[in-house]
Amino acid sequence: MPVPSSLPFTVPSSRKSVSATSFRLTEKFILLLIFSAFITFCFGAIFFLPDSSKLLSGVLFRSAPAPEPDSRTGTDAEEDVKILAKIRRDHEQALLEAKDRLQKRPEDIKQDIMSEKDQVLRDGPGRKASSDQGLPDIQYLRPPGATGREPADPDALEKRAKIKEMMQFSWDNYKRYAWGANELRPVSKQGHSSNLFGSLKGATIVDALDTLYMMEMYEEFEAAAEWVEKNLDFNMNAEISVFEVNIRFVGGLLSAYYLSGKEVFRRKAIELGEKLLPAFKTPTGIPWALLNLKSGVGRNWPWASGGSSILAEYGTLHLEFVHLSKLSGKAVFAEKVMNIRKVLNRLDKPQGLYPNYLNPNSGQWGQHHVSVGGLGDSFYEYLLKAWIMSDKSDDEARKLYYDALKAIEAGLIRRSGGGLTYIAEWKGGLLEHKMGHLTCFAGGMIALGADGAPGDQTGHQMELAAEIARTCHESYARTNLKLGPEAFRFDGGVEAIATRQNEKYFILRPEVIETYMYMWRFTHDPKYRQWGWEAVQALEQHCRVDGGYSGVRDVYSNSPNHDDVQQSFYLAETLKYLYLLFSDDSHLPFEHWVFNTEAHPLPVIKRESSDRDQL
Ligand code: DMJ
Repeated sequence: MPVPSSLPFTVPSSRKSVSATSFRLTEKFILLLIFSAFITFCFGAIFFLPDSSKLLSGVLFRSAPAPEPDSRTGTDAEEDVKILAKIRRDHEQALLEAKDRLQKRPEDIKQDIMSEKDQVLRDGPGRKASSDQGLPDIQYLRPPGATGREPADPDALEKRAKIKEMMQFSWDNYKRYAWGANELRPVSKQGHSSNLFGSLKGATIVDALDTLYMMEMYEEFEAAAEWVEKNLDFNMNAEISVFEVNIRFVGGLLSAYYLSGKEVFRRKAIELGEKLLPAFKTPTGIPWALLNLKSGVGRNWPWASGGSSILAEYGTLHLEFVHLSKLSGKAVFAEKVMNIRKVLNRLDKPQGLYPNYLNPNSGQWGQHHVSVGGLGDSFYEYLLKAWIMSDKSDDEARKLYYDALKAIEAGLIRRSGGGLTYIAEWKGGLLEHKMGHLTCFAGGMIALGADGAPGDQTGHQMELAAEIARTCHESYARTNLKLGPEAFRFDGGVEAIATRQNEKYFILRPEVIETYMYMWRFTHDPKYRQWGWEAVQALEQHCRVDGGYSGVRDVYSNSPNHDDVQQSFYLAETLKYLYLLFSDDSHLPFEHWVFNTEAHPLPVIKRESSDRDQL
């Protein structure tokens, strides 16, 4: 590129006869005119030169000839030089910014634009948006299949009706003995709260909303909605688990909104989402596990290796936060979860596996423990579901999921001597031949992802999913109560059996039934309904008590010893998945809905929908 031989820093001699004042004005005007032309020229240059801003600042400006002395006073000349220097600095800055922008990848540019848009939405023209004002008007369109037809098969119809009765019983007892509390103690007939929710209230109400709706229990749904409107409050000095509050409360509110269209749920979900944002104030943006809703101060679980955040916790925010952005018009939610993905992408994965612990300050892994059960589980689930929820447009999520599954197959999935396939855990390079009840969700996940598997893996992945379902069924079948233990082992001469006393309990968890439901949808093999029905019978026989449903302390004992807790996920997940197992596939069809890890259905964001532009 030709470099101009001289820069317009001197006054042309033909103008020297004009009076002093007008002379300076004309002079300035010409100077500015020429300088603008020069800047336009330089600006154009950055489109052609790979590193033109450096060239402009380092060569053009620094090597430009010094201004020649003119006839004006020293002060005037100094002032002009100062003005020009400032203009030059500003333009250098503008050039650098423009170049920076050009070098960014399109998705980064989109993120920047979203941040700007977000700021406008947040602060508004002359109005500070608060959580219950300033939300964009959106047209509510109920996605298909929110409620289902009655199954044509009379057997399925009858079983489905029984499951609805179980929901009614759980709900009525919660309402009678624990209304407004987080959970019910069905034996002692009183309210219960674990430390996961701090002083936040109503976990069962929010977790149950969508189950009530899809089972067409509208009166109960209305009562729950009224409680949410009048009593669900987040303005309290409460230290909560970010993960639990996200999957149960944010997820529950979002689903209730998408199913019913009631604005109160959208408003509350966004308000709570905003309350969770301070959790991301860490050097890496990897959120804290625990957050005080009032002070916005976060920390990690004291037991977590080296102050780490937990993979299954910070990795299980994506679906809800993307929907929060969609419903609020605020990009900040989606940005937070995309940043988590960026941090993970930069890290080396030991044998392609993701350790459960990550330090949010250093951005480095903690202990090298890997699990598809507790501490790891729903991270993998959300990679797959992020892809599905994006109407299969989020290719990065897709790749991350299938790569992770490949590493899991190579490193963790084993077959026992008795022919049972299981997913072991990995601790510092050594395999622990134990599988958790939590890990049993993986059968459903693998089945859900089989269709999109790369290469010709679909059939193989469906077989793998079926084998995991069978192993998990065995873990139920080999107990006295026909309910599955918290963890079961494949060593010391046993297979699919818990050997430690503290792994023998059952707390009404959903994962095995969840896998039956997915397997039924994809295969229609009647054994999955049969296995689900066995679980219903065991729940009725051993967990149903006068005041609701309770977990049991030892599934190998002959008579149940109740733990006196009706977990909120029993209503959100276990009963919902059972109901869907005996429903038609058109009820909450997978084509339109994705279940969050607490079984709250969220709509697939269709490629053609206009509001996906916000994401
Ligand atoms: C639920 O809260 C969620 O499924 C979570 O992902 C882990 N498991 C519990 C129920 O077992």
